[in-house]
Amino acid sequence: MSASRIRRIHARQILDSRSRPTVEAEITLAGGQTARASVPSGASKGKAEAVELRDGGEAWNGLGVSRAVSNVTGEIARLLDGHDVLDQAGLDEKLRDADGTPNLARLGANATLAVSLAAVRAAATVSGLPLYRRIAELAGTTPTLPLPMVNILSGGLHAGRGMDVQDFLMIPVGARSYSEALAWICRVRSAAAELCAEQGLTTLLADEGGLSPGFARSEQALDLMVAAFERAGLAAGEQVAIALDVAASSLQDNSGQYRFDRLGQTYNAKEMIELQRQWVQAYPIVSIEDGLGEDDWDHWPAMTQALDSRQLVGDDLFATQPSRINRAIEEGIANAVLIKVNQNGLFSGALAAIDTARRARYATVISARSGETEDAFLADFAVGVAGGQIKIGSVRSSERLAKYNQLLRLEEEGLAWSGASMIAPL
Ligand code: 2PG
Ligand code: MG
Repeated sequence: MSASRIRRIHARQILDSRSRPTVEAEITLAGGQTARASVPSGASKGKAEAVELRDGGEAWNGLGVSRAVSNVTGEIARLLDGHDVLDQAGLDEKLRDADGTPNLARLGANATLAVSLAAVRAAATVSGLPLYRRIAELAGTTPTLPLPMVNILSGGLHAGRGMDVQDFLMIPVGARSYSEALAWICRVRSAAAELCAEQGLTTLLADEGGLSPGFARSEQALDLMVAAFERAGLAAGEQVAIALDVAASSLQDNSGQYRFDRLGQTYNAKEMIELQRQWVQAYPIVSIEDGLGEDDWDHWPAMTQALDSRQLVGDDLFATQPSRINRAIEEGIANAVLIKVNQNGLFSGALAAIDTARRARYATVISARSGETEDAFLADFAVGVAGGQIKIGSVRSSERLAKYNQLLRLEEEGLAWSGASMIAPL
């Protein structure tokens, strides 16, 4: 048997950064090498995402993943026994075919993804390649360091709905290198924490390590972002800019209206667009994610026309599904795609989503989930696919820093840095 064939697949339930169960898979090759990968999990999930298989019942509040783990150690291990990990596309296809549902609901996207990612890592190990090189080989790209988009303030489902808009992020648009970008991010993060403390606001952490001052008005959060830039000694708009993740799907009520509960206001889609147009005029905002809901296809064209000088990212809207990205391209909706590997459930599926975006000149932002593990796969992935931008969460706690620190190591390889040129419109 050649060294790169699968001899054994093992899996276990581990915990993510919200201490919820998730899947870790381990592949052992005929040559003796072992590789491991674990999967993240979101809180503000898109309806079109691949399905995470959870046990239900009482233990772990229904969130256990023992069924997904058994699917890996049973059916998937048998299916892939002897499969050559150098054939990633074939491996992913086998998983998709064996699952047999459109959204990996039977085997579980958490089961398939853990195995799919472990296979990429196993192939890198057996080929003697760094992970990002193996990924670049599969993606057919030249590795590039990504520009970070980083949570500073959080609300929505990441912070007990303490603010209506889910995330206020910064992008170090003027940074000349990844390490300079990271230094600026830390300065702004500290400045924001200082300002919160001075104003008597809580500095407790949201799920991704952002601060959650709990402002009722989004403009208060935007003002604090600008004040933090100033306190950090960085020029707003030139060196650092704001990105928003409105996560509008989680604001929608049954009638499709957008409810800002903290503010006590309800907006229709037209008013949502107008509100965001005003924010963009008043603040140095370069990127807006999910500014309308995931099913609001009727109003997304108007949103895109009103704000097309900015990056308009679809997260829940696309759910890393090529078919949804294609529909948006045809209808002239958005200009950037958030790529979350676990929304797709297979490595090759995520690559297909990136390829679909890229062919239409949509920018990509490679993103972590609000529930993460210490696995730093995402850092190598963003570099390997030349994703342009990366969204990991704040510079707090090791499940996030594992990725930021891995990017520091990769920077030593002398890879290209494209900075703000990777922000849409391209
Ligand atoms: C998002 C992500 C990451 P979640 O909405 O973009 O911030 O959140 O993983 O909860 O979907
Ligand atoms: Mg989002």
